[in-house]
Amino acid sequence: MTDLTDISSALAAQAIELPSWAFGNSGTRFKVFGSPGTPRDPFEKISDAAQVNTYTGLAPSVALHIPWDLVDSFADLRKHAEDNGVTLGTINSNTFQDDDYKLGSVTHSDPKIRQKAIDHHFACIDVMNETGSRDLKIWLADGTNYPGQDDIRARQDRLADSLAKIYARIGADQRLVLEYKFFEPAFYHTDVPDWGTSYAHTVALGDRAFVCLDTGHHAPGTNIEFIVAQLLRLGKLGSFDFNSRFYADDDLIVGAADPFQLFRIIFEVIRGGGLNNPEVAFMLDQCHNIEKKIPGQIRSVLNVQEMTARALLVDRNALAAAQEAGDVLGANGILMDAFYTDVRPALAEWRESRGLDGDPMTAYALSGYQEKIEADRVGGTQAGWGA
Ligand code: AOS
Ligand code: ZN
Ligand code: ZN
Repeated sequence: MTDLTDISSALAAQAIELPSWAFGNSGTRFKVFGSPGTPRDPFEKISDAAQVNTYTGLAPSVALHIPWDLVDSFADLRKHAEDNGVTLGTINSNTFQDDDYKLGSVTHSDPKIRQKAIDHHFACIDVMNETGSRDLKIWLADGTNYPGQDDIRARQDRLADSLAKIYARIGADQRLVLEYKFFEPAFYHTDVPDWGTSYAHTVALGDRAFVCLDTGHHAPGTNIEFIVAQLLRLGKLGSFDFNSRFYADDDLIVGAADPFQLFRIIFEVIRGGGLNNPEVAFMLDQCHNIEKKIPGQIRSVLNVQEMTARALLVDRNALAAAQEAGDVLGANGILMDAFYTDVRPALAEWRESRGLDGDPMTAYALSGYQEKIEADRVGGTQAGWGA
């Protein structure tokens, strides 16, 4: 069996933040399928997220989305999280579900609408102060659908100005993390389409502004691990939104579509000093449209752990020697040896040595929790993506 001794402490330190919205119903523009047992409020989302941590030991915090997770008392929600062994993490803003934002939010030409979007971020910062959250994550739906629709350069200036106002409001221990995406819901251009644009804005903002890399937000064929390497070099990789995609921003289970890509990304994270570095937050940004949500999240964090273990097993000294010697196939072979190592039996044993069940998927299935929430949570309105 693979020996994990040398990588055990790195595995033990791994922490992956779960998105509260992964536990609500979601779907496509064709249909949202309801699932029995779906949480009816943010408290139940936190309870479900805590299950993932109970069985994996990998998911100690939960990201919230405002306004989807608005509650009367964030102090109560924070206590509920802590009672369940998790903390409240990143606060995600939302400027994409309001009619006022049809032509843009923080980039809008109308100063009143820009101010409304800025004020929403101020409200998110107020929430962060109550939840104890460090990161404000901003993903913008801003963009245009047709060439000439708006002045794309003026929009950059308005974006910079709005972000500066938001950044000025975050506390000394807080961070602003700016996510990029090259399409959708705008299709001609988006205002933060790529890592370079996010980097340019975060550099202008200052030391507490970072880039968020969502693995589903790139054109097919993009070498994402190169972007990871570059952002780590520049000290600006603040967080990941992990998911996987076959075609667009599919938000499927991380590592499902392309485990090798996940391995390559995590290898560059390790190479760049980003693994278990608090500066680089590992988060999931996924939806579970047809599968059960809690097992979907358990599978996700295990996929990240498995590829982390494989990437940690790369013999980096041998790799460096092969690279230096110009041994093209030898170097490639060293990387592939680690990728093809089946770490699952060793990880099961490693979990057991740490008081966890070796097989978290089965342990959860046998726990009775799923049957209980399906029986208990009848009536009321199921939370969904956007509710
Ligand atoms: C949207 O495509 C982005 O990935 C966002 O990070 C996120 O999925 C959305 O804001 C829901 O929270
Ligand atoms: Zn995302
Ligand atoms: Zn996305």
